[in-house]
Amino acid sequence: MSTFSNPANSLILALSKGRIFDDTMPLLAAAGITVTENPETSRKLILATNDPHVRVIIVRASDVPTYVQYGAADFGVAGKDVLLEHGGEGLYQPIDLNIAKCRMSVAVNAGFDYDKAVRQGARLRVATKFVQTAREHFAAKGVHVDLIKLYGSMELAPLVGLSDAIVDVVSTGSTLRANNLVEVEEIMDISSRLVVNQAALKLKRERLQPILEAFERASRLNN
Ligand code: PRT
Ligand code: MG
Repeated sequence: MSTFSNPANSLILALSKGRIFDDTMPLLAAAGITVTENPETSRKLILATNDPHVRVIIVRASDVPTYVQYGAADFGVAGKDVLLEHGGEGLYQPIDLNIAKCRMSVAVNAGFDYDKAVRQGARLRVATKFVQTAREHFAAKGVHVDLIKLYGSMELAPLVGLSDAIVDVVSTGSTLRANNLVEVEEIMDISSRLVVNQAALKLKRERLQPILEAFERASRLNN
């Protein structure tokens, strides 16, 4: 099936545009690989590199694990937030790249007394893209929640009364502040991981291994 587009002697790396692409470039450079096209200006979804055996595909951040799981890409870079929702099936996760760092948090309207609502055992409406992570977090706390699945702009939900709280990733916190929301609980630290297709790891070891080693060395500098 995918043997034509992804032959045994070549490698395909799945990345999303933006911060993951940008932060992965120095790691690729450490492996001697340069992407020769710019995803921000090109409409191409398959990008060439200086190495004829290595290509980069551009996919949505949350689709990276799926492409790698099915072997359409041999390896990829995805946030821990995305990997927890995907479940990690079929993926080997050898390296924390320490890039695209942020945290997963609970946030509410500035006027909402979250601690009191939790103490009183209120049932909370929580809007999020990260339903698995949110479900586990509130279950562990013993808080009853109705989860509302969204695909983006979670910050809007409490403002218009869709939910009492959101679970979202936060980096600077300026989006929360701009919308009069406050972070009331930090669930976990997030960074992006290298994910490798389990079959590719065995069948393409010779080509993959030097790249994985270069990523490992270079990512230590991000600590
Ligand atoms: O954008 P798209 O819907 O395609 O998908 P995505 O948002 O999942 O992708 P992308 O490329 O934005 O993020 C890729 C990965 O980067 C995520 O999976 C996270 O692991 C990581 N990351 C790091 C972040 C942020 N920092 C971050 N700040 N992902 C999203 N954000 C959002 C945040 O939720 C807020 O809405 O960026 C906005 C600005 O954040 P503040 O706190 O700096 O204001
Ligand atoms: Mg985004």
